[in-house]
Amino acid sequence: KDKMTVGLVYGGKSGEHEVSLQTAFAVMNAFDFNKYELLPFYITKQGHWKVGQKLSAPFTSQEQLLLQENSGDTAEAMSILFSRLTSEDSDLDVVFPLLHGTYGEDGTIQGLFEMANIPYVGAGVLASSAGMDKVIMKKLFAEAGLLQCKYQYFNVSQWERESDELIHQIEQNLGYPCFVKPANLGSSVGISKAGNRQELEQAIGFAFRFDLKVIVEENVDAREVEVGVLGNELPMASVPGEIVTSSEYYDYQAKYIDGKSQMIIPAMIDPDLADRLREYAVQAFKAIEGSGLCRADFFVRRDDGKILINEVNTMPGFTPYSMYPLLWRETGVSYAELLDRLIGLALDRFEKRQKLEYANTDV
Ligand code: G1L
Repeated sequence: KDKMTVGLVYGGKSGEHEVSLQTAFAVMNAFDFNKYELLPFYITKQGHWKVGQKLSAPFTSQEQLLLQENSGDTAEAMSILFSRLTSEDSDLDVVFPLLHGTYGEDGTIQGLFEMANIPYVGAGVLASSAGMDKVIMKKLFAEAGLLQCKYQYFNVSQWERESDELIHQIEQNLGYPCFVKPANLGSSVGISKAGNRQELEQAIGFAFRFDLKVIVEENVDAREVEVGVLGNELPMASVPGEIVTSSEYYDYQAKYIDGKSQMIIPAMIDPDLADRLREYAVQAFKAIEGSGLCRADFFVRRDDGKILINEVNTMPGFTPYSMYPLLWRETGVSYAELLDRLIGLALDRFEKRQKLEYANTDV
């Protein structure tokens, strides 16, 4: 077989449905069709799967990604996905999951690929779910010795039983303003800023509508700097980029995002700070047991210059105009090359894990 077949899985039930479609369209158009053929898998908002025909050229419009006419259904999609379990030669070599887990909890779609025994791009089950839970992520960062902002978390039954005590602790330890978030980052909703006790109680009630666990973080006066990480066992870090809110900066190679924040790539920071950020980004990637890629987001505190890790994102924005691909472009890796590298990393990880299993089974 001369060309590799890459499955693109996109759409899904989450609020990111539209972003996923835009990303899939951009990814599809950047592929080198001399090397790859693409097989589109569209997950509808209702959670049904559709599978298209194998493509030797990209779609010319984004609407074609919806695969309306004569496309395969969920059963056919699953049968293609799971074909490796029943036949020697599968029609699918690797899949690109361009969406969050179908049911909101992450790691779910990765778990499906694990069971289908199919190589997939990006983080595995553990890193995907660790990267989706802010509290678990912070515990892993703490264990790795990375500095973080102050925070407090609790579940809904703790809140019901001891809200007075929790409020008191938040006021003592974090102060106002503080940020209240559902622990699960899958839902980008439910986040609010609280400036006093009344707002805090309201914000917590609101966040509990989206998760059974809530985290409250102190406000930090800081610059926001992000680093791309790419690799498996020996991950590489990109140059850092800065997110600037307001229109203080509009020169350099600043990229417009949505009218209130922009990206400055590379970040205008001293080389020493840049080196430390890159080192910490790799540490954060290793702390969550990452593979393939992640974007590590930091705060550089204004008063003392300390670097705090905010979070890592194993499924960062991924159009050619998103932070992660732009950071790599600035570092010397084009968007098309990024796709090549990610596929290579997926196959590498898969092969290594395959060998492990064979060494430990009786078959
Ligand atoms: F497959 C990768 F490379 F791991 C990957 C997967 C998903 C990179 C980026 C994303 N991002 C997205 O899917 C999304 C931001 C469009 C929606 Cl979560």
